[in-house]
Amino acid sequence: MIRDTEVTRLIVEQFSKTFLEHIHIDVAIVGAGPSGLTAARYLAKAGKKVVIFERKLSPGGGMWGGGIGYPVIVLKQGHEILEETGTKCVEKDGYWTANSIEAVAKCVAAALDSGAQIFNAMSVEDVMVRDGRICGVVVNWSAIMDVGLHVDPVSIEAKAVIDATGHDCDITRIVEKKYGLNTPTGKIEGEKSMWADEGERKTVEHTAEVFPGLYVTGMAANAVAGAPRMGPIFGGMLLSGKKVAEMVMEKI
Ligand code: 48H
Repeated sequence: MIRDTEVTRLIVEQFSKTFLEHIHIDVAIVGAGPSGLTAARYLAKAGKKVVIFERKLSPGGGMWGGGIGYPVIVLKQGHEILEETGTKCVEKDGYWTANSIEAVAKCVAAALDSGAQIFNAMSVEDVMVRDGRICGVVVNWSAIMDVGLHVDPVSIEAKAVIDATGHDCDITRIVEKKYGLNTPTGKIEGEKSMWADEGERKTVEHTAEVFPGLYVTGMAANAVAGAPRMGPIFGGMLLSGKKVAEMVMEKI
């Protein structure tokens, strides 16, 4: 016989246990798009305690839809990073293509299998700062934020925080507003118009620590640096995720 309240107890007990095991972590990654998922996989594989906080119910970010809703992504570089997850990449004329749904599913599975934790439907709405250094994130349920309820958030301590929030660069925007950034101009330059080659290159180049303890990756790095967008080509996102993981590993 199934006892309904036993289902309730198991859900509440299991989630509370997992959440409490992750209030002191090595790396908090905000956003489960391709760059965040890749960073999580490499960091967790290296033995770091990693959590991705994802605002939406489904991890995957902007990779689900491929280009114009056709579920295909294109790569010019970095296909080996995707292949490590088990995603099939097909070479044609110096480019690689992959099924975007397979790519998301396998990037998520690979991050989890490496030991990363994903908390979905949870938004990061602020950071923790001590002695001029980011040392954690402040989180709330996305549903609470979407409805606009006046419910206070809770804190998670982390040795490093990675902003993988894509075009909006949400976390860097918060830090820019409250403290300014450690970038050449101290501010977010804003994403420029489409130029795939330049956008791919600059995204990786500008993957960086933009404030002590805060790193940017993927489209967030691109937007902070004022680089062109690149459309549905994803190698730069993967290479940026790998690069930020290596940068963080050197520091913590
Ligand atoms: C929790 C949050 C918050 C928050 C946002 O957009 P993404 O896929 O990001 P990337 O950088 O890994 O990949 C970008 C790529 O998908 C893309 O858009 C490209 C290549 N565009 C080119 C072009 O020309 O348009 O994922 C970001 C994730 C999303 O899932 C958000 O829901 C999540 O971050 N997120 N999660 N707290 N405050 N803000």
